[in-house]
Amino acid sequence: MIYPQANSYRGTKNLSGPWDFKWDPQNLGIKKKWKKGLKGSKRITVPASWNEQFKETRDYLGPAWYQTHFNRDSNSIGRKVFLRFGSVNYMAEVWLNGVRLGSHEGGHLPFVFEVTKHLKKKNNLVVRVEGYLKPDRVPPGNVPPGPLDSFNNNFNPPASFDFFPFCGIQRPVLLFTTPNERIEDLTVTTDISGKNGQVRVDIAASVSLPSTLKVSLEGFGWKMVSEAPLKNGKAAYLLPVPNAKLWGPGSPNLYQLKVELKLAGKTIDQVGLPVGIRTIRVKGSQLLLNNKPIFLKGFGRHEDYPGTGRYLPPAALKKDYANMQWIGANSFRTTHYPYSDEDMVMADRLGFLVIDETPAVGLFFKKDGLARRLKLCRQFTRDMIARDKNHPCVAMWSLANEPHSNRPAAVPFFKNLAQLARNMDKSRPVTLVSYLGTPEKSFKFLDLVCVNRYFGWYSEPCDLNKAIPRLSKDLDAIYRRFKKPLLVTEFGADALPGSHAQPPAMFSEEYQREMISRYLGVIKQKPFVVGAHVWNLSDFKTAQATHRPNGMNYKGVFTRQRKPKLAAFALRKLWNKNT
Ligand code: BDP
Repeated sequence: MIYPQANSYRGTKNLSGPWDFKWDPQNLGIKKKWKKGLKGSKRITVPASWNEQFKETRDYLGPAWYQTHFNRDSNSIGRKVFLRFGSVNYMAEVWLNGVRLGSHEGGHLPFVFEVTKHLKKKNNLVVRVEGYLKPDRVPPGNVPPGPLDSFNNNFNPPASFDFFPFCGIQRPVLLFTTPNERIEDLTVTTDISGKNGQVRVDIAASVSLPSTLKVSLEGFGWKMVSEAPLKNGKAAYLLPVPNAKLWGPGSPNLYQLKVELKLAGKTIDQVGLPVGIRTIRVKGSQLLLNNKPIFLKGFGRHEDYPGTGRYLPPAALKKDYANMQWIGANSFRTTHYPYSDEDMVMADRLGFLVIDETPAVGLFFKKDGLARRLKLCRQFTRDMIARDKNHPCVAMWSLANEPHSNRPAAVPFFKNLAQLARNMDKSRPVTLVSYLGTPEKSFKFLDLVCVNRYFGWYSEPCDLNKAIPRLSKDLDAIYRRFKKPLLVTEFGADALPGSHAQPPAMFSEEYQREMISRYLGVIKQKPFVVGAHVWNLSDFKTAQATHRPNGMNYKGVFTRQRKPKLAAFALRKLWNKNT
């Protein structure tokens, strides 16, 4: 999937801004044909969740209707025009000028409709959104409590995961144009041999007449150009890069790839892509970046911000990276859904390694709805890889977070997904994140073992003298069982900002600081642990529950407003070489 681009052949128009909005608690909109236009609506900001924009809609999960108007640009005439939604949670149905374009299920990945033939001079775009929590959706919500299938968290709204089920149009909506005959897709993979790099570019194009492709790669005072005919709409190039400047944390070197489609010597389409030359592999108990062992220091995060909900406005996104850089982190996981395109671009540019995770959080394997959950997980895995495959920042694919995989059906489920991921991308490891540890059977056929650990919090409360030796033994046992590199993908404690205690007590900043520091002390002694991700970078909103004061998870080392807690300073001392 090529991200919309603006050049002499392609154009984009961002439809962000104030839209019309109307909620529909009685579900009348379809019958009353709101697709033709909304009357009596409010104004809402797009992108942003609806839940924090109005007091009436905090816990409302839909349905609700959106509308905007836009003019057709004259430069789109004679070209194909598409609408791209970066993310709508959870169900979206879309009409343009009263004509139904289609629907989409799933909250955190883009979807596109071609609109060329429906466009008028003035256009009316209407979107119906609904985000109910249901057991046969992904992530599943409202899951009946049961020892094998869910934690009995008793959240309101009834999420079966620990973050607020924000709804709405939560990422930018783009209108974009391409030529009719065009480059359809690019796949870039890179390799290293000695001092040299190798960039492989696979190109798919749709053209009716014999045409050629001109490919150029340049950077750091070096350039190469190659031209060859297209065969059946496909072409592959192997571009050797002498003395390659490799990509990695601390050296986010990017080359610039340009692909031109030519017909009778004339360029008819062009796309560009930044390329980071790097390899990422598992070898024995190590994770190798560019053939050297790497330790992932970083965080789980959330796309969560006051007022905008599940949309990180550009300045907030920038601040998250500034905070991670200040601490000396080199990586994060897209807990618990793929993050925005803008986030991935920033990770490429600033040199962060990303564990890219699907929205499969809290899966359960009871028969009811299982086939549907698998179908959705396949769709989301496929769409995530299609969207993110060309980002050098993506270090591995994570198929799920904390599945309740104690039922036998979990094994074929994840075998199926792992196979799909490997068929689509042979260049990256595949993993999933578990709370189970040694009993997690799927680790046998995955490349790395990722576990979340809360000894000293959910067990051994406030007793680090018991929790820390337990962590140490547990990590050893997991390694003995699987003999694969291990990542501790979550650990941490809630700290109410400004709450202090001596001796450290739960919910104080001192306890959070001590727990995180002592975990890192144990992890340092285990050569098979290849990464530690603190839970969480920033405090984030959850549904309401007795264990979530203010409907908040306070495990951030920064507050929801991105202010540091004591643990942030301690982490900076441990991780940032410049302190
Ligand atoms: C882990 C989950 C994460 C939660 C965290 C917690 O993966 O989503 O927010 O626990 O309880 O189990 O803070």
